[in-house]
Amino acid sequence: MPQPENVAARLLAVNLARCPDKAAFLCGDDTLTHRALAADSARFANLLRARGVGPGDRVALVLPDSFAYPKAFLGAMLLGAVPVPVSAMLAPEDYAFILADCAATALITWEDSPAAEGARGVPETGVVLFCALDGPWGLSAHSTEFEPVLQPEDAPGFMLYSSGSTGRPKGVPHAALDLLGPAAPWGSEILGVTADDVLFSASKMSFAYGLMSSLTLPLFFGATGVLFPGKPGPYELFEVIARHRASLFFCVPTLYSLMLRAFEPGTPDCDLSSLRLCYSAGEALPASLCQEWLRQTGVEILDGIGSTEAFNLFVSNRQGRVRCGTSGEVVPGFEARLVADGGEGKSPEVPDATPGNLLIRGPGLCRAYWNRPEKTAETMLAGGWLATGDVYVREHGVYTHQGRSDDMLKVGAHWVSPVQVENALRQHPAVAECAVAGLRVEGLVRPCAHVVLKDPGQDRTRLGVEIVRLARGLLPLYMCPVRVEFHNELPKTPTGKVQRFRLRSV
Ligand code: 3UK
Repeated sequence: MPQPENVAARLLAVNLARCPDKAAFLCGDDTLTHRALAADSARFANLLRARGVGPGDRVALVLPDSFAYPKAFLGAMLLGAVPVPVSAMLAPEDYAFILADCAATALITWEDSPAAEGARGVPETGVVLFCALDGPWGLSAHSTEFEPVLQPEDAPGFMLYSSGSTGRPKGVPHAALDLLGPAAPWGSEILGVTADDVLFSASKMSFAYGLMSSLTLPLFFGATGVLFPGKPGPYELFEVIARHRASLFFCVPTLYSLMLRAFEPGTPDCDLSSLRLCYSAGEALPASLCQEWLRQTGVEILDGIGSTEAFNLFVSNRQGRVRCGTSGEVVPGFEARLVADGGEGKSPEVPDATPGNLLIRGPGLCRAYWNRPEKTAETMLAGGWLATGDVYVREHGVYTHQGRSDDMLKVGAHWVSPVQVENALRQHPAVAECAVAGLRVEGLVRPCAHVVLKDPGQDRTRLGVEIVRLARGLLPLYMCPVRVEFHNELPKTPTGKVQRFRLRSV
């Protein structure tokens, strides 16, 4: 029977013992040592307790990535409260929904943030703490001594909101120990993280991918995390990597694509010489981008799939044997099944090379959504299987993403993977981004291409014809788009995923 413990206290104590004066985090010109992090996290726990927050209470965090983030997250955990990271880029009404949904006792944010505005409509959020990002926000008045609250292993330790490709956000509670799940084997075997690494994630800590790469990995390995408070564009990302000599970079495909377009090899502004490895997740990394990045920068990108529910990466590429255009192989410790219908853990597996719904099983999975029994029943299946909602094809143990199950098109009698069509369309040199969604033509579903051009000034009529002609040379006729629509940008979630459902008209 595992002993109750406090995971945040363990993480902080390990680093206090092994590397107290080393930088835990870097942000701009500032450094936060492990010693200062431990002291301020304890102060933060005392501050919350003084304001009446207790074990089990939900503490919403709406903050830019900054030193305040790990202090508030770990401080809440020391107290046995449940930190709930929420994106800092939502509208007031989204915050009102989430604060009410998780019945947050406290909200930690900055003065006049949209979250503070949202909280005014949710009076139950009794404690609203404003923390000036670089100031002391009253922490110095509190003691650095705090006796961590021990928690049973199955108590909720932190909760994330899944951005969800459709519908309203769902609370995804995790046990405190799940926070450490991504350290091994993903961090250790797949990324080979050591104390010498400097990790930088373009994805924010409010997103599971950002939380694991900016908080779990640096703290677990006694390495250093780089935090960037704003919404980074390609030039800021190059600048931050060069300035802090980042060795591991975590990003999403959209931003890799923008970076590649801005990349000028050999210039000091684009100095990537410190990087030993890049990682991509959030949506499928197109094969062309994967190959072109390696060709131009000399650094591999490993694509891998994770989810908020898994709080881990469960299928991933490996260093030295990247298969561009695929998510790679199952991460050790996880099991995967591809089934014809997603509803049942017991349904038979599809053969190799046949699309199926991906179910996974392994440590650290969320067992139930917060107050959403029907969604729980659809997703968390008997036998410990989790329905990811993704369609994959497996060949020789390598998994290739075909799209979300609700993005798949049934054209005539055939299933069409939007991803497969998009990969073909991207081979046209004028195409920067594209998404394929269903269009109803005379009552029937047909693929429609939605395209963002590299140069928006080009002749669209001519390009539309060329793009369709290209598709016809590469794909069976039923997969070819019947129309090409041009956009200035594609609809995306705050975490950077294309929302194909917003483009469909079926
Ligand atoms: C999609 C991918 C293809 C897929 C996440 C890394 O994205 C994360 O979590 P979310 O809960 O979304 C999960 C869904 O996103 N997806 C993610 N990665 C890939 N599709 N290739 C990929 N490499 O639909 C999945 O079901 O927002 C990513 C780590 C932690 C995460 N939470």
